[in-house]
Amino acid sequence: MKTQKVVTLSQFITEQQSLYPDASGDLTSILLDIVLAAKIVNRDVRKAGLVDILGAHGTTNIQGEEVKKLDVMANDEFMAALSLGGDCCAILSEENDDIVRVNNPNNSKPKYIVAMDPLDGSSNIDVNASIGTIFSIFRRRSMAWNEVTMEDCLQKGINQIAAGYIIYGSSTMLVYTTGQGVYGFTLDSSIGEFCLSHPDIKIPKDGNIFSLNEGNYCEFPQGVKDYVEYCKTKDKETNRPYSARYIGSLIADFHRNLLKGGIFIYPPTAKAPNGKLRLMYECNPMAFIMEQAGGRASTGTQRIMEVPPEQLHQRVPLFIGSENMVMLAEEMLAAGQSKTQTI
Ligand code: FDP
Repeated sequence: MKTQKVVTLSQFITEQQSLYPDASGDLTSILLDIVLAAKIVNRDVRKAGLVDILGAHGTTNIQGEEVKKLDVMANDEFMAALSLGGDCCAILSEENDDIVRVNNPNNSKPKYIVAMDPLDGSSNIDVNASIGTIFSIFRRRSMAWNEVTMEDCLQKGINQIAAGYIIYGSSTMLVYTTGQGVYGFTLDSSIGEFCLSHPDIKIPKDGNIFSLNEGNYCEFPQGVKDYVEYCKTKDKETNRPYSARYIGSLIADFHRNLLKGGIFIYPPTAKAPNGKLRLMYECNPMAFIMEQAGGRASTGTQRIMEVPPEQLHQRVPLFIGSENMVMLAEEMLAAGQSKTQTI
């Protein structure tokens, strides 16, 4: 029988750190804190239906404790793991209005800031579809002994040191990058470890899946309508029509397209000119992963990771996936804009 060496995520992260002799170990500690919280959230997510049953008769469970919604629970778990770990100086969460500053008596000068969406796609919890956690890590700009400022937090995606997501799907996976490629680890619940299952993930340059909420079609800009029509038009040479796949859970749609090739679009719409997705918690980390996997991520007119953030909860349109597909969608968006202006 052929045996394969199992590489756990903790081993992998530690080995990666040893490539940088001057590393303080703070980034490794933050990643390990995230891994711990992910395991706890995974346990909670796997009990989703049961939690609903326990909470069905009121807002308290059998111990008299408040039954929290899973996204609040996930936020609490990640906040606790990161602040108790004490290796970051601030946490930005989609669930919190403002910056949460971390005081650590043991590490007086933590330099990293973590931005996260603790449970993305949470409207899918009740129907048992895949959901996930997204995180992004970057360095503060100001001196470590001062209080973290808004300028420290509002940084472009190109400044990310690491980014990743955990998908709670048919299995639970953690996919991440530190700028040296993209690596995926699957949770083996029997040993409680994430094990390397997808080394050096690369997205195909072309794909045949398009993912967007076509229900909003009448609200799309002309160029996006044209791109959707292109995807649905029969053409032997380019293998069209493409397949439409949309779960409505960013991580699940992203993960499928990353592995198979495809494009995910959350476009600007007449009602929401900046789209729906958040720059700091969703678009920047996914863009970093996508670019590291050889794909492309843009707002339709600008590289996502070069958008200067103005607010913590800022939204931007997102076109992300196989490079050639995203480039064509951008071209059609621009052509649609000039068509509309001429009319
Ligand atoms: P959700 O509202 O369920 O949390 O950003 C949130 C998000 O899901 C993404 O995960 C998902 O891709 C998108 O919203 C779905 O939005 P629509 O329902 O408008 O398609």
